[in-house]
Amino acid sequence: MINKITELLKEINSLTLQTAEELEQYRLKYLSKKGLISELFEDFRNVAAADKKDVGQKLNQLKASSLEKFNLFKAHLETTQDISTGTDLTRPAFPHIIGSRHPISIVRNEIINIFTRIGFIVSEGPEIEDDDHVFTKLNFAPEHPARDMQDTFYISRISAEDSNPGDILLRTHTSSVQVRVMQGEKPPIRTISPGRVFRNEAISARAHCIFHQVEGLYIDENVSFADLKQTLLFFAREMFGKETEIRLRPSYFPFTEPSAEMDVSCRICGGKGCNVCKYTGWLEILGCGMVHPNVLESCNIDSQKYTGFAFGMGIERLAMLKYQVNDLRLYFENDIRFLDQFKTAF
Ligand code: 2NM
Repeated sequence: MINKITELLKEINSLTLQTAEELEQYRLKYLSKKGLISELFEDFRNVAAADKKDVGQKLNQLKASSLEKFNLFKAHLETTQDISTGTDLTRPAFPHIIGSRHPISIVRNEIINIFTRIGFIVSEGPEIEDDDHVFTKLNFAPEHPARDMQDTFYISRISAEDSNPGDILLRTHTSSVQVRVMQGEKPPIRTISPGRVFRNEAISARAHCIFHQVEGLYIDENVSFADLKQTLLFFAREMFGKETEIRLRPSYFPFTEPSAEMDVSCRICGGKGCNVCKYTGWLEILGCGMVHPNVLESCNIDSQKYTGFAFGMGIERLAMLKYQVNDLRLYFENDIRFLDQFKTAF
């Protein structure tokens, strides 16, 4: 009996346990009700009275040390892995892979943010529009070239050969939203309209048939060109940095008079000249002007009492300048390698 006990003790001590499964087998073999140690306790009844003390001590020792081994390894398993799933709970978690905002959204949000801080309210309208809101009420002459099918996507045509397109079309600018605002609200009006616009153009590195605009409109009594200039200077410095300078060049739009195009000093070279600004020191970023009295009148606003300024900019163009992207098509391809680069912005 003593020999059996010492043999078993040796066996148990030399065992190495590695998995939860091995631990369970160990328990069944040695510690369970039908295990080897219980068997020895059964045999203990037959031990001679004289040997009982000695054998009993050894037997208790065997039971204690095999139990200790069991408990030690069980505790070890519990701290290093979840026994039921085999998962290592001490392993660092997998990182969450999060997406990034699209650069067009980032720049649009930035523009909206700047103008809402000075009292402009965002307004939106339909992408499918009619001739009245996109051209006629904005002082486009009946034969204006922008109305041509070469430039505008018409929807309600009777057939491809029909040379008289209907008046349902995809908006070519978001000024149509501002027509709706002017028709529905009384001055003072301060609004910006971000949105998608559509023009029938061949796709290239610099042009796309779908792009994004933000247009702004401010109408009240005594709104002057000086207000336009200060508002846009504020915008330029918020957008491109406080050292930024602006310059206005005379231009023409049907819906404004006078009209201008605005340049900002090139932020790459600080105005000294580089290949981004084509060695001029200036970058064109938007068009603007005083709202034409005909536009105010067609939207039922008294042009004797009220004046206003308006401006419009292409978001793709601003984003190209900001991120030095040289091909517009990258904004529409949704290539993860391109989009991943905007992870840090929002
Ligand atoms: C531009 C340039 C100049 C403009 C005009 C209007 C409205 F609705 F008030 F007539 N909205 N936006 C405007 C003026 C847009 O984009 C280059």
